[in-house]
Amino acid sequence: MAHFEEVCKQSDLHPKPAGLVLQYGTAGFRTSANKLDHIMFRMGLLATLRSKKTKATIGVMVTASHNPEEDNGVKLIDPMGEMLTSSWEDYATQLANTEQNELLKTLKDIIEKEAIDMSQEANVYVGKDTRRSSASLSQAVLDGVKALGGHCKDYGLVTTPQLHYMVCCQNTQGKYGEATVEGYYHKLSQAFSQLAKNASNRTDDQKHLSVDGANGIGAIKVREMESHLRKHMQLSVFNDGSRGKLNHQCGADFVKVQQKLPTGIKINPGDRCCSFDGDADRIVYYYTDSQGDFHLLDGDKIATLISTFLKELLNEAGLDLKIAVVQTAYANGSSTHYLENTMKVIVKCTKTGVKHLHHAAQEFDIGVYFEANGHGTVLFSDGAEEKIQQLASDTNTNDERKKAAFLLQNTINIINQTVGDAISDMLLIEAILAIKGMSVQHWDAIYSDLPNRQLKVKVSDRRVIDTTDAERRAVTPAGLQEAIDDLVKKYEKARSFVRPSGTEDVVRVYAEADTQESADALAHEVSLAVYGLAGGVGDEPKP
Ligand code: G16
Repeated sequence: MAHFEEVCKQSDLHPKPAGLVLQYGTAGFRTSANKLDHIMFRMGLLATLRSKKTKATIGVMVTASHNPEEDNGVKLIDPMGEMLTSSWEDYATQLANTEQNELLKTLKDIIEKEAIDMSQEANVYVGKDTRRSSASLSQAVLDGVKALGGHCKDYGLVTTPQLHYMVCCQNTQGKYGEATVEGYYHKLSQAFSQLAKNASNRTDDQKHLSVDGANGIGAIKVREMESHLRKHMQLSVFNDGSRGKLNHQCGADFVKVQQKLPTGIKINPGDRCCSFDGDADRIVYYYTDSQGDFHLLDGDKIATLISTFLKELLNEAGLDLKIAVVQTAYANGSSTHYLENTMKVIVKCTKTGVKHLHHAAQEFDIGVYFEANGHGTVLFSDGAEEKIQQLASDTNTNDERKKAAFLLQNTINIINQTVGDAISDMLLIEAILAIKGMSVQHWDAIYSDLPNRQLKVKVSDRRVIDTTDAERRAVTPAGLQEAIDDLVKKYEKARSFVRPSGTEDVVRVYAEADTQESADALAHEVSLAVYGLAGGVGDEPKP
């Protein structure tokens, strides 16, 4: 009872603006920071209930990831470090939108429906990114947890994947690792050193990587980790937050969508570079050639590099494990073609959002999942991990098989299996390139991307667009899919789809075709169709 009184009292300090309605999106709630105080308090309450229900530690990360500095958001983390289970997303939306005087009733409804034992202890881990608004918003989360009598541990400034990692470490009683930032650095850097030892001698240039930190938390964390990596890697960190604005003309989303270099980075032709996003859960690589042309290696190329490496190791180890790659509709057609026809791996397509990819990847012994935007990781089933460990410790195994098993073991350790992690992915990619003696240009040449373009269209209500077939076809509004089909027919090797974003108030348009001109023209024509048929607002999209 006392807790409910406290909830009422505290809730008055975090009031909901009457009439404001927000939806739990692709990765939690996300909008202008000034609309989020009550959401954060209420997500503190929800995380406490979820902890009581699961009898495990739950995470709450305050971040708006790739969105502009003015926005903020919140991601909830389930016991194994994965995204909040979808059945609880509805509770999150209910709690977020219930008016002030109804809050207690909504809370009690959830407790009743889920039969939550309120005497059960609750533990919530909280982290935040570097946005100005994140300090007060994470305090609102802590207030919510405390109001319901939960215990909290405030990790302060951490990357999103670091918080996911902490939650998993805690709930596996340390089996996954130590639930500290130092423990994370130690585990990943140890595995990186073990892998990098297998590389032949490399020059300082070959060990060098330029990192665009998006002026966010990733820059701070990669700097903290640098001393652990020095022997095998030399880092230059740009956009470290000392001057520029978060995600502004930099970071993984900017580089991927604009297909150009971020501002604030100084590189020479051929230099290997990567960009993180605002909370360091995405990474893309790139370089410029001697002509000054920009070359992007996105999530699809990363998935290809990693799955090729793993497949080769499985062959060398003589292990018969089923490996698959999970992508979304944004995956470049060339990547899917290469994976299916040349590499002969199973490819699955899911809706956008790591929660969907993660679940699909869990169906295989080894599931490599990456969104084209650079968000991804690799999942190993318990059975696969066991077979690899057994082989690595088998005294009768020959040297080649043992070496492959040892590399697989360290690959497992370097990967943050809870969620896409820019730092962990970067270390794995650097290790693979080093072991294979591969330059970024060689990696890029594995296959050629089909030219593509992504655009955004503003409409009065993006929910008028409903999709099916893993977001590849629009069901509503009437006539939109037919219009897209007609436009696509005009171009060679063309494909296009539209979907409402779950993190920004826009409709996203994707198009690919045989030439950049065609991809650009198709994307523009489809944008016009969206604008005309789905209630476009503001100026008509320009070519
Ligand atoms: C989040 C999700 C990603 C998704 C991205 C864009 O990333 O975790 O899975 O691809 O949003 O989603 P949408 O197209 O629906 O806006 P992040 O890095 O922004 O948290």
